[in-house]
Amino acid sequence: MFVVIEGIEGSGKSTLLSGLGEWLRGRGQEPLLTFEPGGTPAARAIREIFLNRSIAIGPLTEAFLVNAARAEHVADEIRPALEARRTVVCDRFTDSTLAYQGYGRGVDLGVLRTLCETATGGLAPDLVFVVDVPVAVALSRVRTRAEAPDRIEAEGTDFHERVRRGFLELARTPRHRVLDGTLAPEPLLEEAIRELHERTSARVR
Ligand code: Z5A
Repeated sequence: MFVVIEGIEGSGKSTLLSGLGEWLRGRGQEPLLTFEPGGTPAARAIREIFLNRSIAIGPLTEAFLVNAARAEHVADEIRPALEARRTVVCDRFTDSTLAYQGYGRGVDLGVLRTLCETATGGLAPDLVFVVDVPVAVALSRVRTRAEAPDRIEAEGTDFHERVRRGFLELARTPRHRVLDGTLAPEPLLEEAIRELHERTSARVR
């Protein structure tokens, strides 16, 4: 099963990812826990350029970079894990491109869908959790970090509001499940586990 966690930065995706990983391991599984942009050495190198604010790039280049990283990640990590029947849980995937480069930066959604489709070879998640939190809450969680803001973190509130709206619009499909990211980590994890459990049981019925 291929599970993706989406949401604006600071929504609690990474925290939920590790909670789900622990739960899956507790059930005797060996999940692949991964993230985008990243997951392979080449994808991590592309991530460095993508997030580095001192290298000026335009929105379309952002879209090409995240999809170049994704092509490597899917081919070398995600597909082999799924073929080995491992559960894959990924922090961000194609909806992030549509939300950030599309709703956030204004790149045409049709162009982005084609790029994503090409990079993934048509691989789509079975379940997408969208951890939804108000932008002010999310930013207050992450803006205490010591590191200088990266290319995306440096954007203003309006940008992050557009991205949040994008995620919620994209979430109107049966494949998506919106979670209330203002919940504390434990109840949020329980909600996600309940949903995952239901979907897994439905698949084996
Ligand atoms: N990007 C893109 O533009 N296009 C794409 O196609 C893709 C990505 C794939 C990668 O950033 C950037 O790439 C991202 C979008 C862009 N930039 N932004 N914005 P990243 O990988 O460096 O980081 P991130 O994905 O944005 O996530 P994050 O900042 O690490 O946040 P998070 O994973 O959602 O949250 P967290 O680390 O789990 O928690 C943040 C803090 O909140 C931490 O102190 C926690 O202890 C706390 N927390 C977590 N959960 C809770 C709850 N439930 N309640 C209260 N506090 C909580």
